[in-house]
Amino acid sequence: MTGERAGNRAAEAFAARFGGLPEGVWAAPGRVNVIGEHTDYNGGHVLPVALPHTTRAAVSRRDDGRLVLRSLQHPDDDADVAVADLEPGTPSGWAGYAAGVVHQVAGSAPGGLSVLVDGDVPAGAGLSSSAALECAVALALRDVLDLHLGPGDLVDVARRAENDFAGAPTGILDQSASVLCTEGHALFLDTRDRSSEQVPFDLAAAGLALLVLDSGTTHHHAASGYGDRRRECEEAAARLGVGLLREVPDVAALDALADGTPEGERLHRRARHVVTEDARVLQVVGALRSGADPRSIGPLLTEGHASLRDDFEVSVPLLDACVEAAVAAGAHGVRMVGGGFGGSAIALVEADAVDAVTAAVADRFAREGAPAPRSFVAVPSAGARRLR
Ligand code: GAF
Repeated sequence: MTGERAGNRAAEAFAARFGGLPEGVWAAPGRVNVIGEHTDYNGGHVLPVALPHTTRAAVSRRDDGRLVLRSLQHPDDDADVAVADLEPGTPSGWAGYAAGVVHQVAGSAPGGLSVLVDGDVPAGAGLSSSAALECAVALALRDVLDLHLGPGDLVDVARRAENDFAGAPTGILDQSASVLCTEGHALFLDTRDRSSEQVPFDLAAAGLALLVLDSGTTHHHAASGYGDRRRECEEAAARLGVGLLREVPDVAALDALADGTPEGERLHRRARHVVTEDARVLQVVGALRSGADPRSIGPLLTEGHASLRDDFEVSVPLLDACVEAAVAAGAHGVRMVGGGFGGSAIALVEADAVDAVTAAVADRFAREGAPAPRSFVAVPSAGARRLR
């Protein structure tokens, strides 16, 4: 759907629900991360691209002090709450991500807000649908409430909604991707000092495609598993005497963790993932910057998957099967993306091999008793923007 059509659709749905057109419509994309998983909360590097899939927020101010939230994707789940009564966890569910953004600027929105949400970022697929919603609402509030928020502030407002209101202890990867990515580029972001660079990422020009394969699985312990990994990284950093695992110079410096106890061994593996993954981001960026054939980054992606599977233990058997099948079908590199415990994988493939790789993965999934993956080619797209 074009931005214009998406903006009109949200505006018309807003008018049908609230009467009258919204003050505007804003959109923010989901993401896939090319490389750099579970590095963000360790102060490391990430390299996401924005998806063409977006979440749209049509927004107007009100004068009755209420925040009324409606989603076309959750038509039976409107939220209607006094702005003054917003508190972490209330409302919950999809509306919590939007409400968490409003909560932070509640003092600037005493009259309340009407918000109509529409979108096509697949939910529960590890493609950052929640960050897309947060960022679309943050951008909308900047404009309708005339808030002085730069791009970094928008990222922070959106991330705090996720961390403090929705209660998910994430880093800044997803919100940074949604706000800062640009068309045709991957965003090379240093999550410690927040410096960033737009790295040209035109796979089509090289005859390649970045295929997204959604395994359709989300494990019930995804949230607790993520929190566990974060705590393990903090514990490993504390035992090594550094503030963040980013400060560890190389894997040899992790030897002190492996003290022969099961916990020490586990922390060693967790930290080894973070340190090697950060190095992989730098290698991938180095290759892309130097104009090397993008096929050359493929093995680094597959190594990243092995590290997430074996050292960080956030993959699931169906994602491992996806990686195996796609590699066997000729993909240059394949890895799970996002927090893990289900969700999607990306495969770097020849453009003319998209169908063959997709079919090979579907075939493997059938043998595993799973439905065919939902799939699409990710074209690096624009970050959050106003549609109308
Ligand atoms: C999730 C989190 F939201 C991100 O902050 C990041 O940690 C990612 O998992 C793993 O790289 O998407």
